[in-house]
Amino acid sequence: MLIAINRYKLLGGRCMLSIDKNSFKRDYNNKFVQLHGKELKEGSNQQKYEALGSLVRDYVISTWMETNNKYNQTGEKQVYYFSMEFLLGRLLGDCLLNLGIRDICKEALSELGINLEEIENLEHDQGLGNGGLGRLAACFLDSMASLNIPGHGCGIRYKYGFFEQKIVDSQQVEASDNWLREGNVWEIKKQDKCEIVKFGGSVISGEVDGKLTFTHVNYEPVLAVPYDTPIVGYENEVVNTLRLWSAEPVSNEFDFSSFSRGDFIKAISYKNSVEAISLVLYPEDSFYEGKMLRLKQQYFFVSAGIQSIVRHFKKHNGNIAIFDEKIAIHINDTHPTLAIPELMRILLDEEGLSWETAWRITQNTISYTNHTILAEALEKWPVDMFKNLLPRIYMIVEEINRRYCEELWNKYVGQWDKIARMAIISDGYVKMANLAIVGSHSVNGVAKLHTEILKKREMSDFYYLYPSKFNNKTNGITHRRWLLKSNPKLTSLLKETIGDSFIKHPTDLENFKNHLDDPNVINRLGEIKKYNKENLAKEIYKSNGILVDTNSIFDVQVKRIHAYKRQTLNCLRIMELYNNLLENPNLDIIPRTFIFAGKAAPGYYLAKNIIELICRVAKTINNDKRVNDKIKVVMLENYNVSLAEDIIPATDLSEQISTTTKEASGTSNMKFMMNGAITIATLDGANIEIKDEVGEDNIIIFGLNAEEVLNYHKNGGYSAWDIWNKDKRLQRVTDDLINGKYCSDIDRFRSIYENLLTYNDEFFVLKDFDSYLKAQERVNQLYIDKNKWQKMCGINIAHSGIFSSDRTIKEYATGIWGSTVIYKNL
Ligand code: 26Q
Repeated sequence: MLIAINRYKLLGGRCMLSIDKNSFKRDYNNKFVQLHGKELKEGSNQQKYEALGSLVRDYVISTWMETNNKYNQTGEKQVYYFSMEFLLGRLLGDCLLNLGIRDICKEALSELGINLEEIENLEHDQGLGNGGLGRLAACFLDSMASLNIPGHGCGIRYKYGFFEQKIVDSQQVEASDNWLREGNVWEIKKQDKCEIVKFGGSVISGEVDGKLTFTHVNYEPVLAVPYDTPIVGYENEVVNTLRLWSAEPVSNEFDFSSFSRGDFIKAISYKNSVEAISLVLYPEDSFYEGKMLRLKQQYFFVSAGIQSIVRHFKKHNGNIAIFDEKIAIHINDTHPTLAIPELMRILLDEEGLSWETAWRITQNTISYTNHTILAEALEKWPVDMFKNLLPRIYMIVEEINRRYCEELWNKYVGQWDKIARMAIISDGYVKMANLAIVGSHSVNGVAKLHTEILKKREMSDFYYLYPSKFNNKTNGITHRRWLLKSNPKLTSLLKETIGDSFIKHPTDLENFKNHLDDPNVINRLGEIKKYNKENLAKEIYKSNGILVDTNSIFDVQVKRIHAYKRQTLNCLRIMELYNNLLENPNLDIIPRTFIFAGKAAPGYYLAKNIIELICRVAKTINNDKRVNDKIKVVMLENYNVSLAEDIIPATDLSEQISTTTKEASGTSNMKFMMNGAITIATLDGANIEIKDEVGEDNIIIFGLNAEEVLNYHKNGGYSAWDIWNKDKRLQRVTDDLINGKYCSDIDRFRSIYENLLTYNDEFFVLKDFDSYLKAQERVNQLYIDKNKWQKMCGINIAHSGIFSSDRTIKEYATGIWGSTVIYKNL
């Protein structure tokens, strides 16, 4: 079957894929028969989804090819976003929206007796990321394509994504995420674009015509096979590429001659060790462990990516001396830092450039984003492991370090401690953040406070050495997925009131403020929220069997479970409220539904214990007839992008309560605000910038500020017991952790108890408890006046445009990548 090459058409100023309903129906029917060899009416929903995905991908192909041709012809600067993680979620809805054919598709399918939403839900989430960092990469891809920026992703095609979480007996149980089981209609395997990545072995140096040469010998070769996924821009005829690499043995044929020679085991173990490289995503997001396999993963995708970029560049441009004028490579945290020595290796060993030229090109090409200040997340690799696995790369890092330390010795005469701190190789480790800073031209944090902390504290030595490298790029989220796609009812209201210019210019959402004195608009906002809450309530009933009251405040904390994010603080105040209700059954409170979701790293005992506490508190409260019409607690399992799309539009209160200074930015805070939730927050990460946008009256702030936290860190003086001694409520709720109230095994939550008291409460939960309870009281006061509350929600929506990742990406493009952006149709 030949699918007609679809052109885009301009309709009412919109640039959409040109397809009418009847052709769509015909194409879809044909596609289904071709794919499954049977009639549509006999197909399962899964098969219907596959046919639809496959058809939409076919529609995209010609524009994808045209976009690539255009990039090759015009020679525009290409941006490559290197990331260990891309948390895309589902793609079908995104594609339909961005192609502008969602309505036609929905109607056509409905005439064929198919419900679009129903089959959309059968797509498996592409969950190749842990959380914020991976989702940010996905939002950035969407924004680059939608802003006509030639920007592509480069990463790993993990066979198993982030684990699936089940809650069994109140505990997290991990199951593998076999996301490719039913195939993946979005990717195209590019067998002819494979690269070889070399591990181990040794390096022989020699001399040819007076020039040093380096030959890598006895290495283990790994075949890197690229799978390309189209990234469709919003109604603009641009389709960029996400290229994910999969590891395969160099020869796929099983080597039976080895078998006869008795090397069977060796052959199998080679195959297994190669396939292990792209087998599974590491599920830790804030704790570094020096695992060799992780280092292998990093070099694997970075080497394959850089080799393919250089190959492509040479084919279309030729002159390697202007590589940095035509290519920008961005590294998402330190995980792809090996891009620096790998690019050096290619420029030196394969292109024959001098060290000075190669270094200039490399620094100009690479830029780096830092996403965390948690010391335990900083990557460093033992020298021996590094050297054995990547002998040539190690030599290059050593030389980078030697030249750089020479600079430091001249500048900081006799300051050995400082030099040791700043060196790339020291104390037997290769320090990746140091390498990333030295080898790049730009280092950015992800929110204003975070960048200031990097400059003035965590990376101050480097800031004083290279002040002009440091800059801030506050994170953002794509409003296409997080508003247009996930909240169609709110989108309609916005279009009706302020027109649709906000779709291309999200800051135009500000015009919504002019409508917030209109009682009809305020009413509509309330109705939309109610509708979304009812949808979520159905999901909650389906998954947890809990009936929740949609008139109650939906109070939501969904994110990775981590001590610094302080789900414990949230849980303790629920326990306190429960105590109050038991003491005073007639207490007149606004009913609340407390909703949690999130995964703990499998080896993070405390985080798993927090999940168990939430679940046990939920069970106790939900089964207690004395209170359960007033409060309910829900822990939803397996938090992922799709679940977030259901939860966020249904939220009244967004909990952003991390210990100040610890959350680099946060991005769900932005998604909630864009969907009209009120934020209760500490002045951490991007919460500060949200407050600056909406004003103090439209956000609820509590807790220690950055200065106070930093001061405690620097000078000490914090005593958890002192606070405990003075606060009866705290005594009661912490006792409840160990007195059998929530679990007959009284030692069950001892680790939480001890973290709070014996180990002096590293994250200031006790310190912020009182202020948090008062802030929650303010929430109640505000919610009483429903109209006022809805108006606040409207103000939050109106100010959320600045947090579109389109704004962020424009800042990266002009401030870091030097993209020559043509904002066509914008
Ligand atoms: C490192 C070494 C070994 C194994 C794993 C890792 C690893 C993996 C993932 C370390 C960190 C991550 C992810 C970090 C992350 O998601 N950080 C979040 O990034 C968001 C986007 O910038 C911010 O909004 C969040 O504040 C930040 O926590």
